[in-house]
Amino acid sequence: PRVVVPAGGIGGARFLRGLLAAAPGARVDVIGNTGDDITLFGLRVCPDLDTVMYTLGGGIHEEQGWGRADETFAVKEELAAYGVEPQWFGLGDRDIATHVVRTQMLGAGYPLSAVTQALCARWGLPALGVRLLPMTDDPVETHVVVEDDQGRRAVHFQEYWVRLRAAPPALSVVPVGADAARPGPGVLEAVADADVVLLPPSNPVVSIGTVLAVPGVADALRAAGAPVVGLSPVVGGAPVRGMADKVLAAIGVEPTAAAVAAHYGARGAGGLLDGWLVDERDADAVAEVEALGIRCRAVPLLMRDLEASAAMARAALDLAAEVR
Ligand code: GDP
Ligand code: FO1
Ligand code: CA
Repeated sequence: PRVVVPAGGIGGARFLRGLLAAAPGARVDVIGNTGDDITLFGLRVCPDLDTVMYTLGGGIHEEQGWGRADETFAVKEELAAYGVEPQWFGLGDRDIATHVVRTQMLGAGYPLSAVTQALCARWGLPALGVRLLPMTDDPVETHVVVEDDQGRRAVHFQEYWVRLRAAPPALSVVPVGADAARPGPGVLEAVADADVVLLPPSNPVVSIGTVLAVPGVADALRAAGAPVVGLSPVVGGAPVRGMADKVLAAIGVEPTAAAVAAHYGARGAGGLLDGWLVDERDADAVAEVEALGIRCRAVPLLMRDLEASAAMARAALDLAAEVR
């Protein structure tokens, strides 16, 4: 089948690895979030694209979930010795090579989509049947409005997450530039041609929400002939990892599996979802979600290992076949 998966970083990437195991031979088009991207020391860094690329390509730092395996930090140490800021963001030596290639190609005039395709070729994604399509080639940068003892201000998402450790309350989340962004090459076509669309357990606000903020993407999903099935990133009333609870609060959504489903909405009611998977321990949410007009099942949703992730992907594909 042709599967389309809008994705952020770790939640998207680990699910995709399960999907490839569950459906060998599938053609998978990933619509990657670029709102986390940042330029540091003159280098263009795309954390979510790289997390997907390294995870599927076998280069990811498994425990950390982002960055390269077997990483060293000589460049970071040298930059710090020069007193160069920011020092709160760590670029590893191996990872830096990716950013050098990307920055050089962008500087030569290639769009991010073409650069990403070139980087993914090295990691063997085409041979896996995977295309990694940036949501847009246009600039979009997620900002978080925070308030702390230094007052109220908007900071880059990376500053909120890495420097501030998501400690100050997030008052709002803004995908700056999204209004004027156009979907990247192949994005709308992939959605229109999909047999199934899966929303992985990525962050509903700063990953999936940012992809959906690109004009045309949400409409394409609503108009797609393919069933749309999502998996909850919230298990037992909290995100499995990360700051989804903080950014959900910023948009007025409770950190529960049912509330996230309601936020995406039922396709029959102008929303996105035909189906929704919640974790077994949230089984009491099933009736609530089905009352919204979304077919819902409770299955194990913890991606402990490849087999668990593959079982989640199978459950999502099964539910998609049911609602089609
Ligand atoms: P990021 O860009 O690296 O933050 O990654 P994503 O946006 O793709 O995914 C982050 C989300 O994945 C978080 O909200 C987590 O709760 C969710 N997540 C991570 N691991 C798991 C898991 O094993 N199961 C489920 N259901 N969600 C997970
Ligand atoms: N996360 C951190 O907590 N600290 C870091 O120094 C850091 C560096 C980094 C470098 C490259 C990259 O692709 C990701 C990196 N991350 C780091 C992860 C990143 O901040 C976030 O986890 C994602 O953007 C959330 O999606
Ligand atoms: Ca992300």
